[in-house]
Amino acid sequence: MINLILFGPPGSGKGTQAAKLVERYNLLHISTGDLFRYELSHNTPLGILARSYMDKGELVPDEVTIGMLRNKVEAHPEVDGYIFDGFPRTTPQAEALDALLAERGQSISRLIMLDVPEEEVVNRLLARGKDSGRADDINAEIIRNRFTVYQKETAQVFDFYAAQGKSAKIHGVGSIEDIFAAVCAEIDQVNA
Ligand code: B4P
Repeated sequence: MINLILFGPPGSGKGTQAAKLVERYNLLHISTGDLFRYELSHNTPLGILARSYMDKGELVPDEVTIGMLRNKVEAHPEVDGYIFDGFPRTTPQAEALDALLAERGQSISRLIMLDVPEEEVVNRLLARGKDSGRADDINAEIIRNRFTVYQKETAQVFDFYAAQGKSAKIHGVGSIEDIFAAVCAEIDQVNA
C-alpha cells in the first residue's frame, strides 16, 4: 500500500506526472482540480460554487473540498493506494486526510514536491491557456494570484509532512521523462 501526495505550485506538473504514475503503479489518481472541473462542466451546485473561487485563482473552501475527497476515497476501497494530486492544499486539509487514512489503518507514505519557479509556472500555464479553455489559465494576473495563494496557504503542507519525515523535493524544471524518473526513484525507496 502506497499513498502518495504530489505537491507543488500550480502548473508544476502534478497532473502530468500523475498520469504517468498510474500506468506504472496500481494507484488511484485523485485530482481535486479534475473533480471540481467535472462538477463545473455538469453545472452541479458544487461546480457552480467551485467556479466562483477557481476563476479568481482562489482555493475552494476546505469543508467542501474535504467532503468531496472523502466521497472519492470511500468509493474505491479496492485499490493498492492513492495519488493525491492538488490535495491537501491547506494544513486543515492535511489533518483531515491523515484522519481519513487513519480510520482505514493507513497513512501517507510520501509527499513529493515538484519545485518550479514562478516565471516558469506563468509561462507554462499561459501556454496551456491558449487551448485548454481554462479560465484560470488565460490571465497572467490570475496565475500569479494562484502562485501567491500557494505560497501563503499551501507551502506549509510541505513542512507538515516534513515534521513526519515524509517530504521530498524534486527539481521540477526539465524534461517530463527526467522528472518522472526522479519521482519514481523516490517512490521505489518507499517500496524497498
Ligand atoms: P489544479 O487542477 O490542481 O491545477 P494546477 O495546479 O494548475 O495543475 P498541475 O500542477 O497539475 O499542472 P499540470 O501537470 O497540469 O487546480 C486548479 C484550481 O482548483 C485551484 O487553483 C483551486 O481553485 C482549485 N482546487 C484544486 N484543488 C483544491 C484543493 N485541494 N483545495 C482548494 N481548492 C482546490 O501542468 C501544467 C502545464 O505545464 C501543462 O500544460 C503541462 O503540459 C506543462 N508541463 C508539465 N510538466 C512540464 C515540464 N516538465 N516542462 C514543461 N512543461 C510542463
